[in-house]
Amino acid sequence: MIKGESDDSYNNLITSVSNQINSLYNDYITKLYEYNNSTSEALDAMEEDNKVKATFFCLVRESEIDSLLPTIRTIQTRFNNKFGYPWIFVSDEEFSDNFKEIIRDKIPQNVSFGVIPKEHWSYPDWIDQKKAEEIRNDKSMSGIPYFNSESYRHMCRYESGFFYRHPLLNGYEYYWRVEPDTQIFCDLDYDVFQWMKDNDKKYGFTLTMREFPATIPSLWSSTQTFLKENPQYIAEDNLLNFISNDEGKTYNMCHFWTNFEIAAIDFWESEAYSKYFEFLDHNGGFFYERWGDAPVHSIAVSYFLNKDKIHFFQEIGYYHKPNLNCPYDIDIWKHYNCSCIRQNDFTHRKYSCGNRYFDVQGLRKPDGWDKMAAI
Ligand SMILES: Nc1nc2c(ncn2[C@@H]2O[C@H](COP(=O)(O)OP(=O)(O)OP(=O)(O)O)[C@@H](O)[C@H]2O)c(=O)[nH]1
Ligand SMILES: [Mg+2]
Repeated sequence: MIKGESDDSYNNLITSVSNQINSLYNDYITKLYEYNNSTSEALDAMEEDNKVKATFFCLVRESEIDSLLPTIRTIQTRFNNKFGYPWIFVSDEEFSDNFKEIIRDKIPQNVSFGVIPKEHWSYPDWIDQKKAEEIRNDKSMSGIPYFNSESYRHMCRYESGFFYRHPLLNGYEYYWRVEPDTQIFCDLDYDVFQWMKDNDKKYGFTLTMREFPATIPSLWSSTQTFLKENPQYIAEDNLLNFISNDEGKTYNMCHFWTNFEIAAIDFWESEAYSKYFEFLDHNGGFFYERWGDAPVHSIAVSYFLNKDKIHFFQEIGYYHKPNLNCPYDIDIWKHYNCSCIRQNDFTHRKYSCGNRYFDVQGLRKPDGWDKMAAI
């Protein structure tokens, strides 16, 4: 090779690599600017209006846009057109400009889109991926929803221990978790975030459920090991009797259905929850079993919070297939102009944990609840 030629190709290579680095850097700065800009604009506006710093937060795949749009519409018309809170959408993959345009067209408020940092949606180095794969392929578990899914496990781990660390949530106090293909049925004529703050609530829910035991064989024993080492985190007036029928010996599978949550971000950032999640994550059960964020959140909420920090929203009217929360109390149903069928409410049914929740919290059940308990 002639000397000049090799110098040229070397120089070309250097130029090309440095162009690529520059381009990546510029993309990164633009995104960072977009992030900071949209988030801080929304936060500044809330500060100015003296509003609670709260946002809708939605983890979603771009391919779910068809079922996401009706969900956005019900929340906007039933609540947010009156109160004007911003929205945040995140995914493990970048959203396209088309997706962003469509969503922005449907939401007049501030909207931000974010990518989940890789380290929040991947295997930690202590996980044996081969073993995890073999477990997913266990044919005897094929009847358990999503047991064979790898992405579902990343999703559950993300919603358990990482969503609140997304940079787009920096500066917010409360979030409302939204999933595609869900609906709300009642006119919310008051500011739920302000209400949470004024009443010093940390966690709000609409539906309760029972977990498939096969997805969490060692979650309760891991929790008990953690609590034995860290008894200081157990709240004095906790909600343990919601999740256990025998004072903590066993888990009764009851959990808040976390596809809907209105909650305070600082609960997840607390030392108790951070240490608990870290402990569970090292145990490996998100990958070697199929731990859901619902039992993980619910166990933490029930142990680490005093029970007066937890709130059942009965006037929102919420549906995530196949369960409906519709105010069974006729006065509430009328007051909030709900368009769901009260008799289809899941709250007081046998397979819900609503009756247990009402008992543990000392709440009065609506007239006729016992008829529902038989179903
Ligand atoms: N970006 C992204 N979002 C996901 C992924 N998997 C699930 N999600 C989102 O995570 C949330 C929970 O996922 P779902 O598939 O609804 O899980 P589920 O509610 O337990 O199951 P369904 O009963 O099928 O709704 C939804 O908001 C999904 O859009 C994924 O791989 N990538
Ligand atoms: Mg869902």
